[in-house]
Amino acid sequence: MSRPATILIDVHLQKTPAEEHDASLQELRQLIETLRWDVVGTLTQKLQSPTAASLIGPGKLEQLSELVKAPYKAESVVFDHELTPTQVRNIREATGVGVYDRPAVILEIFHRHARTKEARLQVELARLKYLAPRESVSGAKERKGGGRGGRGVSESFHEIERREVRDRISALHRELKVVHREQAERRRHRDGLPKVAIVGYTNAGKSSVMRALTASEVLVADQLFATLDTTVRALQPETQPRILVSDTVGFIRNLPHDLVASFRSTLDEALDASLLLHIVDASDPALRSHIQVTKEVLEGIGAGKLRSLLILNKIDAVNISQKALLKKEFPEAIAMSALNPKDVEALRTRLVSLFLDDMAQVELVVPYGKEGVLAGIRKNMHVLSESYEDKGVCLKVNANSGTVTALKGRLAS
Ligand SMILES: Nc1nc2c(ncn2[C@@H]2O[C@H](COP(=O)(O)OP(=O)(O)OP(=O)(O)O)[C@@H](O)[C@H]2O)c(=O)[nH]1
Ligand SMILES: [Mg+2]
Repeated sequence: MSRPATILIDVHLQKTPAEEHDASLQELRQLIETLRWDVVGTLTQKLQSPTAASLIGPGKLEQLSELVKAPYKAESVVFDHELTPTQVRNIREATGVGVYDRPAVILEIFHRHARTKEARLQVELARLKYLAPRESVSGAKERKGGGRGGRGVSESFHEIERREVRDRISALHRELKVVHREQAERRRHRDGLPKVAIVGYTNAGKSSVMRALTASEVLVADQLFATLDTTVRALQPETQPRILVSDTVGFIRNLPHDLVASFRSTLDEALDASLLLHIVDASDPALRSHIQVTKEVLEGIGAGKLRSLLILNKIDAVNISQKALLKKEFPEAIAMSALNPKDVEALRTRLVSLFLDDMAQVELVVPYGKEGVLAGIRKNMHVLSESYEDKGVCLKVNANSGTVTALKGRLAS
């Protein structure tokens, strides 16, 4: 199958350090590769500051319009920067092809990879919020240009479109609410069980670690954002009590805000964890910025303070000298390969001892009205005693501190 041709516009703003610029552009190429588009040409411009009308200067825009035509016959142009609705419109008018910025490319990948109902709803919501202003503005313009009416007509079209988008956004919010209620219900059944959430940059090997730890069949693929949903499985072979492991959507620099907001509930699974496994691709030269981005996203969703273990994954693809450097720089981290059963076994042993060896007697008070949580505790924790007091049900349980902290979070919410 032939791949759609696209042209990459490499705008280097003066304020961006060269290293950061290169890494971001390289990553954009990977994102485009995930879409299976073919980059047939690159247009470069160094700028002191972006041009309001079209990001690149008018001369460059003209050059781009020429480039889009023969011999490439490009169907789209891709910018690494976030474009304003006006810029998208102007560039589309000048070139006559699809205009994508980095968030739009990411949204397109999410759109293609969304499988479950929740992921599909969330992606549609994010797409409407991000793309609709860009689409409808140009849509109204095109209709006006098409001669199907005067200014008044195109404006009322625009109004109708805006209202339709608003209505659809409200409908999506309603549907998502139902899905999330069901999820909260399912989560309640897992209350009191130790939970490990796998988090990290996209393509770091999160699903590979998940697969290895839980003998599950979650999707592993050498693409960005292969995983969009949260999967929860028990650590294998099973322990008593069971230790749950979750795998979820990965992070990337400049993740569109609407996308983060839409995927909040997917990420809530991480918030609920007693321990985060922060997976890093140790063989990626940009690993430090990946760690930083992951930390920032975690802070952003309120999971910045959770206990976390740094995992330098793909260590099999790192040379000896680099390995030594990493060991020095991240002395606390666990270096491993998700593909090496011995490494996976060592990680499992570490998790088991973290959760099951430091069990202690703890007292918990479950306020009245939180019967769901209470049921979860009775089902999943080793309850030593129970009494009914004014403030709620007082329980003495055998548990480790991480699990209790996570549970207290649930009781407070
Ligand atoms: N060499 C090597 N490759 C690995 C290792 N772990 C994962 N991979 C490969 O890295 C790629 C991405 O792995 P995934 O497990 O899908 O990564 P992910 O973090 O879940 O990615 P997304 O869900 O797309 O964010 C796949 O091609 C894996 O086979 C490892 O330890 N060593
Ligand atoms: Mg994955």
